[in-house]
Amino acid sequence: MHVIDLRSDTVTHPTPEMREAMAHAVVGDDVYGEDPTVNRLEEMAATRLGKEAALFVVSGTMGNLASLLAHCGRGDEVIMGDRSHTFLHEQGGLAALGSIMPFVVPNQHDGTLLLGDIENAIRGADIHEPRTRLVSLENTQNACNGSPLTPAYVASVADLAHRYGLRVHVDGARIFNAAVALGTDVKALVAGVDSVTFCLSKGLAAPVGSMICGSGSFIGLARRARKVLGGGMRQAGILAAAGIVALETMVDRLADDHTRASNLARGLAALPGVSVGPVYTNIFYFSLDAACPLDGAAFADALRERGILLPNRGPRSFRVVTHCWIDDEDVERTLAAAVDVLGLA
Ligand code: TLP
Repeated sequence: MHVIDLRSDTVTHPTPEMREAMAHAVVGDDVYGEDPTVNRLEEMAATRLGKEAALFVVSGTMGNLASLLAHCGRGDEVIMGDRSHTFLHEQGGLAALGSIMPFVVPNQHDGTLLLGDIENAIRGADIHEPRTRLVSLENTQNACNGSPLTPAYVASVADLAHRYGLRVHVDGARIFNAAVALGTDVKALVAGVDSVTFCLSKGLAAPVGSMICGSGSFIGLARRARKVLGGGMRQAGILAAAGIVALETMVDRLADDHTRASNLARGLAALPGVSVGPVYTNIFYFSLDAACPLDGAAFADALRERGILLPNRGPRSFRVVTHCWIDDEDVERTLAAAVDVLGLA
């Protein structure tokens, strides 16, 4: 049976074109800066994001951590959202490995941080207080319904931060989803910020890797941070080759993932006992009402028996992620399975 995997866009495998490019990649030792394929991917990423330089790293987690290590010193503070991936899902690496403090402010439903909250969180010159160095945003904001932050909002945060002498980092794991959803060039989403990471291995379907983009001097520091984290890869062009194909072929089609997420959400919302959150990109959340005869675990088990992977995240709640492996037929099959499992047939 064909399995419909709605757990994450990280489950996508490399496309045949990526495997072909990987097999024939020209490689060298990237720690010496001698891998031509990695160098090409880094140039492409920097140009695409409108930044001076870029760095290929193993994962989004490493991209965010290396960026924070490059921006901050021991005891420095980073303002970030309480629903941000860096705060919730990266093992507190900034504190564990970087002695950097998170100062969390509430993410609003649309993923934004209120400018007033950011401004109130900025420390003064008092000797008792840590130094604020950085504001970190996430775009799209995974845990806030995959919502995209607009260019105008990002620019307003950058203006505020720069006025106080702070830097701005964007965890843009899914920044191309944001750009496609907003119909804007990705450059506009990061124009005023100092660094951005984006992932090749989520909706863009490369097997491994993320990029950090920023100024030449910042990328020099991030390169040092990557090395101390054990992320200095050697003939990494094998992986970078897939990343190049990802950037060349997988960005525009993200719109299809967004349409399918909308269609699936609309179908689920029509079922009694199911409450569905807003859909902006390829991620949405839904929950089963208390009156629903099944709890989340039983619903997930029943779907799994029908070849659909969608584990519950809370007692009755779910996250759905569409990607290039989910087609229209999979959306229909998932809806039919939900109808069946909920006894609505
Ligand atoms: N997110 C994964 C899980 O870790 C939750 C997922 O399935 O969504 N930033 C954001 C916004 C992310 O969503 C993720 C991964 C990361 C960073 C980390 O990327 P990786 O997994 O490459 O370290």
